[in-house]
Amino acid sequence: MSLNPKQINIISVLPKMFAALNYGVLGRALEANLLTISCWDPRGHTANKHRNIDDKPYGGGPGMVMMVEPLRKTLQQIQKQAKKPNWVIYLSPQGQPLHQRHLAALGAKLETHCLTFLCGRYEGIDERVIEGFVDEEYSIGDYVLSGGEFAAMVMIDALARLIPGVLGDPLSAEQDSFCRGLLEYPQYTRPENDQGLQVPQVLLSGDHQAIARWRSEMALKRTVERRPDLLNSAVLTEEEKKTLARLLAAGDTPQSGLD
Ligand code: 4FV
Repeated sequence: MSLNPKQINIISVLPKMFAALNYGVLGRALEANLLTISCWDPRGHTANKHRNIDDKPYGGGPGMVMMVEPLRKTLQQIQKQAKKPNWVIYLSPQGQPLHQRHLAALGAKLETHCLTFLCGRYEGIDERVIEGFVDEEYSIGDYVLSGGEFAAMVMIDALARLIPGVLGDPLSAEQDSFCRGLLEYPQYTRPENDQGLQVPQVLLSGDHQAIARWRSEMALKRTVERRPDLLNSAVLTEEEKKTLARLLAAGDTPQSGLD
C-alpha cells in the first residue's frame, strides 16, 4: 500500500470504457494504491441544458469538434483538487509518435506531477485547448481511431508497468523490448518438446552465462532482422557490439537503417 500513489486523470465522454484498466497488472496496482486513476466527463461541465460538448467546425467540413469551455472547466476542476501540478497529455494522430523513452520520462514525471490524459472524440478538440492547456501530444500510430480512449489506455498500461512495485519482478520491465533499444529474445516454456519442436538446449543447460549470451545474441539478431532502425539508438555493451559486428559480417541479415 503506497502513501504517495501516482495520480492519473482521464478526461473522456466515455468513462465506462476505462473499466478495462481494473484487470491484470494494472488492476492489482490500483488495488494496492500504487496509483490512482480518476475519470472526468466534460459533460458534467457544460453550460447548456443539452449538455453539448461538441459543435460544428468553423470553415465547414464533416463531423464535429469538441468545444473549449467544457474541456477548460474540466481541466480547471482537476487542477483545483490535484495535490501536485498537472501535466496534460493529448492523444491524436498529430502527436509525436510514442516510444518507450517517452514512457520512461513520464514515469519520472509522475514523481512530481499528476498526469491528465485528454481523450478527443469526433474530429478532435478545439485548437485553443491544445495551445492553452496541453503539455505534450502523442500518437500511438499512423492511423485514425474513433476516439483517444484506447490510445490513453495503451499509454497508461505501458506507463504503469514502470511504476516501482507494479510488476512482481522489476527485471521484467528492464528486459522488455525497447528498454535498451533492442527487441526481446524468444521465450519458451513447458513442454521441452512440442510435436517435435524442441526448446533450445542452452535454455535447459542451467549455464546462466551461456543463457545470457544466447539471449543477448537472439535479441540482437531479431532486432537486426526486424527493426534495424532501432540499432542507431540502442545502448549496447562492448560484448553486444562485438556480437552485432559478427552478425552483420555474417551478411545474412538486412543492413538498412544502420549508419
Ligand atoms: C489517435 C492516434 C487517434 C483521432 C480523432 C480521436 C482519434 C478522434 N490518438 N493516436 N492515432 N485519435 O486516432 O492517438 O478524436
